[in-house]
Amino acid sequence: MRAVVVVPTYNERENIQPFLAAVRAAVPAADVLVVDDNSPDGTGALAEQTAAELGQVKVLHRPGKQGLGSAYRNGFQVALDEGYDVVVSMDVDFSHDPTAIPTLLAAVDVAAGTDAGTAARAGGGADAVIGSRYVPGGATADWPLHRRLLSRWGNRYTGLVLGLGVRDATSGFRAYRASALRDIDPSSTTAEGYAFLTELVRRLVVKGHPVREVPIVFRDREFGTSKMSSRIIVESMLLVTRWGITDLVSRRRPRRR
Ligand SMILES: Nc1nc2c(ncn2[C@@H]2O[C@H](COP(=O)(O)OP(=O)(O)O)[C@@H](O)[C@H]2O)c(=O)[nH]1
Ligand SMILES: [Mg+2]
Repeated sequence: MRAVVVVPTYNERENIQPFLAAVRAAVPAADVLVVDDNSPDGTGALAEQTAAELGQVKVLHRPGKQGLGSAYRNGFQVALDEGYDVVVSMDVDFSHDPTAIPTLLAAVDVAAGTDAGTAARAGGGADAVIGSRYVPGGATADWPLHRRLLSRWGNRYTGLVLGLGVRDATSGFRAYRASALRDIDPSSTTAEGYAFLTELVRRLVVKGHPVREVPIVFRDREFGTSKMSSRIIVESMLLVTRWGITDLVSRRRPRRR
């Protein structure tokens, strides 16, 4: 199973080197694709330097800050074009613990010749695995109250309106089977911010791909600052509402698990 970890970065100078080292230690066989938006703090150059030292790391340099959704669209397309079997996504800031990557990979791993549906019913591989803060065993440790409330209630609203059968639709810590990712064509998504993550889950569920959640403990970042903005919060609320109305009008709720 060839796996790649796609990690968007913007002004993450303090995090990039320890992150790449931690990923290498956790999953020595996995490649890493850093998607940097010409970070003014020099994260891109530091990533290149670390890549030269470690090997198995590529850096995609984009001309300027274009948002999380755009960075993932770009990175996922490169990962699919390069023929990886599994694509992992995560933040560089250690909110997503690199030592949990093997657990996510194990949940999408399927014995050769077993189709995903059969494997999922047997408790084996899923098409996508979400590192989830809102299933038993999951948690948000030391996050400020306003971020906890926003994330928790945002996900409750998403669950109510879209009925995806997923508790944490906005977690960026995931592993996708490449065939499923290809099937939902991430490059044709439109969301700019973290709504991109909900957009992908919605497409997976609509197309009947088994999505599983495994608990993670999400930690607040120690270094650098969050790029979350009121604009992308509003975008997420508006998009979820619009998708909900679309489903209602078409009377076609996505299939539940
Ligand atoms: N390339 C790129 N990466 C981004 C952008 N915005 C955020 N990121 C990265 O995406 C990840 C999540 O962003 P973060 O600020 O940690 O969001 P939070 O966890 O919701 O507070 C981090 O690794 C960021 O460096 C962007 O516009 N472009
Ligand atoms: Mg973060």
